[in-house]
Amino acid sequence: MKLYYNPLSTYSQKAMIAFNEKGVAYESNLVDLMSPEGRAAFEKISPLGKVPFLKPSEDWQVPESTSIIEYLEDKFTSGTRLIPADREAARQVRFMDRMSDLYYNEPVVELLMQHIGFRPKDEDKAARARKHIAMTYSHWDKRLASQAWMCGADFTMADCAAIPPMFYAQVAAPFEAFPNVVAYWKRAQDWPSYAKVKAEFEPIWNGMLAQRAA
Ligand SMILES: N[C@@H](CCC(=O)N[C@@H](CS)C(=O)NCC(=O)O)C(=O)O
Repeated sequence: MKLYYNPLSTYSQKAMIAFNEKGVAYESNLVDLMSPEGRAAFEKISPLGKVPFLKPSEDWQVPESTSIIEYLEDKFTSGTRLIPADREAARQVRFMDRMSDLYYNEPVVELLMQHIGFRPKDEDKAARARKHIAMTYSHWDKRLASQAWMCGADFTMADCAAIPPMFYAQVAAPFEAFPNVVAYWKRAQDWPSYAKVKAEFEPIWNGMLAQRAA
């Protein structure tokens, strides 16, 4: 199974956490989103040009991080069950996954890109992003007061989605005013499936920041 990804990409990290949770191996195909050549080469494989992108076989393609996790869940019984069998519990996990992607991941990336100068400053977009992030933290803080993970006692797809943007949010949209979110972030960093992903991307991220500062 070929996984096209970039270690710095939050959606790629979401899929990689899921692979680690399921204990499923993949063939790594790094996509260089920073270079026009890297993008052009990847767009021949996936015209949408978005990572992650899974190719389970030559004639089968699975774009979109959530669809990749749904695919893993359907095909592999190994490891963690990331989408519960119970339909109501599964609906809640899917809801929290959507909320994280749309109202947390996207706005955090918008603020981060503006902060590091990869996108032009746009106060309207920044204000909308901050509004959605504030809503998310307040929602999460209430949920996490009584449970370890986003949808209860078990780690699910909702956590695969929520955790990756938190790394960048430390700079772009800090959450220290929300004690249960802070505790969740500490827990996430000690969680093996995410710790493995973080060990891969953090040195690359630090190297990129050092290069830009030089
Ligand atoms: N909805 C998609 C979002 C994927 C996405 O936006 N990936 C970013 C990296 S985090 C990307 O490939 N960006 C390249 C581009 O937009 O050109 C998913 O869940 O996989």
